[in-house]
Amino acid sequence: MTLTLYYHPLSSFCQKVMVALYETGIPFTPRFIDFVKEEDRDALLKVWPMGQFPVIRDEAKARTVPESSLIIEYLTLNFPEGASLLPRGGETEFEIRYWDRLFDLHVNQQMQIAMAERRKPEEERDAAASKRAAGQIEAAYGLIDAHMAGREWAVDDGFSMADCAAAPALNYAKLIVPFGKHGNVAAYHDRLTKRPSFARALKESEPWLQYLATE
Ligand SMILES: N[C@@H](CCC(=O)N[C@@H](CS)C(=O)NCC(=O)O)C(=O)O
Repeated sequence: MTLTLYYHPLSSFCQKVMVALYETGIPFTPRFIDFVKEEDRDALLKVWPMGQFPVIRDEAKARTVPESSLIIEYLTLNFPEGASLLPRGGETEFEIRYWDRLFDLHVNQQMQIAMAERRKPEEERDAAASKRAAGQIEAAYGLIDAHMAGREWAVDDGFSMADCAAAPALNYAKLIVPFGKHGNVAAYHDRLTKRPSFARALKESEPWLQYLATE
C-alpha cells in the first residue's frame, strides 16, 4: 500500500476525501493527526509545510498532494477505480468542478468560518463575520435546492467528486443554517448520509463529535 492519508475524522475536508476513498475502495493507510499533539503536528508539517489536512503522500511516486479536490483528482488519474468520480472531458467534468467549487467555497468554508466564531470566547466573536457566512450558506442552499429538483446526485452521470464535497459540507452547515424551506437540499443530504461511503466516515467521526462547537 503506497498511499497515506493525513487526516482527522471530524474534519469536513478530510471527510470529503474519505468518502472518495471509501467510494472507490482504493487502499490507503490512515495517519490520524491530533493538532493538540506536537508529534502529530510535526509529522504533518514534515510532509506538508502549510500544516493543513487532508494531505496524501504517495510513497511509490514520492509525491505529496494537498487540497481535497486535488487529492481526488490524483486518485482519478492514478487509480482506475477512481475514474468515475471525475470523468474527463466535456460538460460532465465542468459540472462536477462547478458543484465541487460551490460546495467547498460557499458551504464548507463558510461553515468553517461560522464554527470558528463559535469556538471563540463570546466577547471575541465577530458577529458580522458569522452573519456573512450564514448568508452565503443560505444563498448557496437556494442554488442547490433549485438544482437538486428531480436529481439524485449533484451531476446526472452518477455519484462524483461533487457529492464527496457536498456530503460533509451540508452535514455540518445544517448546524449553522438549518435547511428549512429547502426541501430538495434536505432530501439530498438524507441520501448522502445513507450512502455507505459517507455513512462510514460519519460513524468514524462519532467519538470526536463531542468536540464540535454546536452553539
Ligand atoms: N482547501 C482545503 C481546505 C483544508 C482545510 O480547511 N483543512 C482544515 C481542516 S477541515 C485544517 O487543516 N485546519 C487547520 C488549520 O488550518 O490550521 C482543502 O480543500 O483541502
